[in-house]
Amino acid sequence: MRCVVLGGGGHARVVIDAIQASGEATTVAILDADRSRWGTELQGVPITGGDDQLAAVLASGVTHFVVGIGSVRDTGPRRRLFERASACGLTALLVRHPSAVSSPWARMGGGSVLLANAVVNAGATVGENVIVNTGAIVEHDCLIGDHVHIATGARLASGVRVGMGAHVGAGAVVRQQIVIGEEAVVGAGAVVVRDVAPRTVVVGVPARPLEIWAGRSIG
Ligand code: JB3
Repeated sequence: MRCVVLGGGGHARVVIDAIQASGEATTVAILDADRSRWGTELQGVPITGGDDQLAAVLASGVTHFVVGIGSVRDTGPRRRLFERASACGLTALLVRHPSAVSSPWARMGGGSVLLANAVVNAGATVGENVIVNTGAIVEHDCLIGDHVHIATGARLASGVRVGMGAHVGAGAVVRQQIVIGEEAVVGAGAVVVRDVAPRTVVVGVPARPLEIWAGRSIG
């Protein structure tokens, strides 16, 4: 399979690495919004132009794509890029680094990336265009919506539900059966023991909505 990676920054590095290590596809091109990068390479893959090249890339025999931009809070740009490439007729590639563990009893949607040492356990369902970043754990029977980012080293205990487009920050811990709403943000290192409402930012141990901290020093 021949694939294109959309975005050529830090996240793309690890996505390309995982694709190469898995051997399941060949990354033949990168498209990046930054014109100054066009004509250069990232890890041996040429950056050939911007997203207006998607149709030409498809016509050249490329069948698959992966969104190679990450997110540290707002997952919207990743969602829009996924929808644009899908609308062009490209198929979203599921990427699994060979050191990652995904149960045969888990379901993973197209365009999702499971990076090195990540785990998705039995009965979990992971939507489309999800990042399960390096060393993150999605325990059994979790339900992860489309375009979610489970950041590096985050751990979701069993039965956690994460709504579409939410971001779970690096090293966060989420207790069993918790529900995290759509486009919510869990801060890095937070410990979530109560449900998180949609489009809410929670931080700390135990995690609380960010407004609670307003005007106070949190050290
Ligand atoms: O925390 C970790 C382990 N990784 C972070 C990742 C999840 O998110 C990483 O450290 C960064 O914070 C971030 O990675 P990302 O998105 O690769 O960021 P950056 O290194 O800044 O590269 C973004 C690239 O995407 C740049 O080259 C942009 O020009 C390009 N870009 C932005 N918008 C786009 C678009 N490229 C395309 N094709 N289309 C766009 O709409």
